[in-house]
Amino acid sequence: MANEGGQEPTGAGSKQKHRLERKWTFWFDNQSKPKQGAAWGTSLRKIYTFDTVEEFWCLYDQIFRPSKFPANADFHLFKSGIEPKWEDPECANGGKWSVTSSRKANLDNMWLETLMALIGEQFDESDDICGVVASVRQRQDKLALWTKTATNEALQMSIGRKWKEIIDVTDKITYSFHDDSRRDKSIRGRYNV
Ligand code: MGP
Repeated sequence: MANEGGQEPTGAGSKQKHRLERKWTFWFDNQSKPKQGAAWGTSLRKIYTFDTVEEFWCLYDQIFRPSKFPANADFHLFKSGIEPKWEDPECANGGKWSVTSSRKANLDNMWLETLMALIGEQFDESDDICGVVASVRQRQDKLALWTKTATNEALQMSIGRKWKEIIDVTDKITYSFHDDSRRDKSIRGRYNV
């Protein structure tokens, strides 16, 4: 039985929860005290997998607000089963749309709008999306939307346009291939929208 919002309630009585279309996982990478010589990803942790609206809000309120962290931390929301790494098979041929933000409050807003769009399945191309990463940095915060099929330009352009609407960005944003980032940090993005 669907409720007014069209979502499936689970459980009974006042404890009913609203089931999401799929499972999502929050990840966290605290790089504020990096160990010298440690390989990338050693501080990356899977935190919690959820599939209800109520769990999402609880996790978001308690932990996953980027502005709570001063600097050098990454927050991730990825589809359950996909690791936020270039090496993950679903990400290996993918890339990311990126935006920067010089205001903490702005990062929080864009992050939350993206989270809601993802768990609410607002992208027509949701199958191609892996997840989103918020990077809290001293100078400039960053937000990146990771997708699967980097070479499909039309698909990526469509995702990029939709994402800009969601996060209310009018400046140009850039799409880069993970494969380029892996080989040479200086390679610029491939698509702009
Ligand atoms: P980054 O954080 O994606 O880039 O990667 P950015 O935004 O240029 O840098 P930052 O300093 O603001 O974080 C930074 C570096 O981390 C890369 O050059 C890689 O060495 C390493 N790295 C990042 N990612 C996402 C991966 C990954 O998925 N796998 C591996 N092996 N290394 C990664």
